[in-house]
Amino acid sequence: MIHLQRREVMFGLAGVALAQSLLGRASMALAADKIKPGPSSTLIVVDVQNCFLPGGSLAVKDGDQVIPVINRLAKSFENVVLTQDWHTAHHISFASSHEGKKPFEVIKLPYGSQVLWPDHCVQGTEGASIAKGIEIPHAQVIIRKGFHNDVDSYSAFLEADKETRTGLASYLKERKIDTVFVTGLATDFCVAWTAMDARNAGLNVYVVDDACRGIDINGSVAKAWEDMTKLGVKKIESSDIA
Ligand code: VGL
Ligand code: ZN
Repeated sequence: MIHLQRREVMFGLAGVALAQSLLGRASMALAADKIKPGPSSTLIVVDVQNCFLPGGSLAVKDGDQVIPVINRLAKSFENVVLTQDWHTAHHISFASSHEGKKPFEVIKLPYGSQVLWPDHCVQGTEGASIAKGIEIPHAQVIIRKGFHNDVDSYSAFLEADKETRTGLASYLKERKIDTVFVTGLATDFCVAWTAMDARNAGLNVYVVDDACRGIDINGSVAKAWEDMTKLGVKKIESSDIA
């Protein structure tokens, strides 16, 4: 056993020397600067569901391109939470639930203004399933949201009434998680609201930009980044993670 450990140490030192000669000192420093997620970090994969992929009922442009990036990232995390938009068949956020209204119109509801969407992510349907390409067998929890018929929930923490909690903040607290990395769909809605509520729950929050895609209605992606930045959400790329 001891012999084996020594050999590993020697290999380790040889490896560092080799890396230094191949990469030079500057890139060694860069490699060391990468963020290494530990046991107190969680990757949150927001709503990578069929309805939000090209061909889906609320397709996000290039939404499928986040899949390989997220699969690769997930290998760096021991903790992963997936979320699923999970609506009733006649959910209040659907334009079809409001006589004479069309998708992407905005209406006033008791809890505030609501964008009306095409029907999407109805509980138990194929459209609501997590995309087949997502391969994260070690994901530990799936948070479903938007299942109350009369309240939407972009955020994985707090429903749109700003009162009803999903339980995710308490779960992360019990698991002693202090840092989350948010990825998925869509940047300007469920990703942004999840990231901002994570900040409001006192967590360190990174949004991995190349692991997200937006819907972008009237500049909503730029606005979402403005709001997230104000709250202290940090924007990074997947290449920043070791
Ligand atoms: C989403 C609109 C409606 C999202 C969910 O996942 O960003 N957007 N429901
Ligand atoms: Zn929805």
